[in-house]
Amino acid sequence: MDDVPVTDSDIDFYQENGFIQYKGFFSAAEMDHLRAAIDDAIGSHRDRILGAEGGGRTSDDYERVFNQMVNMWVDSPAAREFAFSKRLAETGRRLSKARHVRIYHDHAMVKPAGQGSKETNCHQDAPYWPMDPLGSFSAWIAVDNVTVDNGCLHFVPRSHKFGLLEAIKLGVEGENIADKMRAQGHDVADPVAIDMEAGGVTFHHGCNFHFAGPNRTEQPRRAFAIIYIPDSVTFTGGREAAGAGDEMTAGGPWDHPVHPILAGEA
Ligand SMILES: O=C(O)CCC(=O)C(=O)O
Repeated sequence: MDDVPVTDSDIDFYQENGFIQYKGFFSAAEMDHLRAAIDDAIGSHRDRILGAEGGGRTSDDYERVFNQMVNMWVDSPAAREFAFSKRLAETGRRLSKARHVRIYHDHAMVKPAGQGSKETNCHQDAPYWPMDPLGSFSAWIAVDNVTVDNGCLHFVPRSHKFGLLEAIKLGVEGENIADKMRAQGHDVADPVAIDMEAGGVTFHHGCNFHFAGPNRTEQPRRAFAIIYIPDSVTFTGGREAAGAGDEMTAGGPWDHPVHPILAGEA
């Protein structure tokens, strides 16, 4: 595929630091399209928003962190164009050095505007995923321009090298994996803020420490992320966010119609 931006030094950077940024991966027109799809989905499927009252809410503060909708691709053709983007999946496949990658799930993350907006605590993603070994990763698409003021992501370089740590409670103020590791005497690098215009994309390893500040602007901050599973990673059983857990075997591959291969060889 010709239009995949990955160079050898990008692969080295991602492997060393656990994240990478690509500015202008998608065009402004593509982001207009995705933004409208997210607004439509959030408006018409309120029951599926994880942060909303009665919809998987984890604490009173959770919906001030973000409103999250998982697997939008299932009922939004526009979201599916991005969730199943071959170019995006192939970029991630090369960075992660996988033979192929499957989709785990997509998720829209809308960080609400205003005074009550809260930080997304510094965390790793992998503790929430029923997967082994490590290696799964996310692509995070800036659907709006993102800055420190409206809750852009911050990544801690090389933190994925700490491996799998505890799950941080995202709705509980002050929970922070970087602080916990520093308190135990570990040398944790300073976070890097990733501001970028709409259409920019970051990739981050499931063990990378990352967070997003509160949204102090008057507009919501919309992002759309896709989690990818490399071929080497098995399903460990238990909770599976896309709902296919009962139809897969613990210890086996992620071989299921809701987790198709998006890039690479079967
Ligand atoms: O979008 C956010 O505010 C947080 C995103 C995040 O933590 C993730 O995609 O893993």
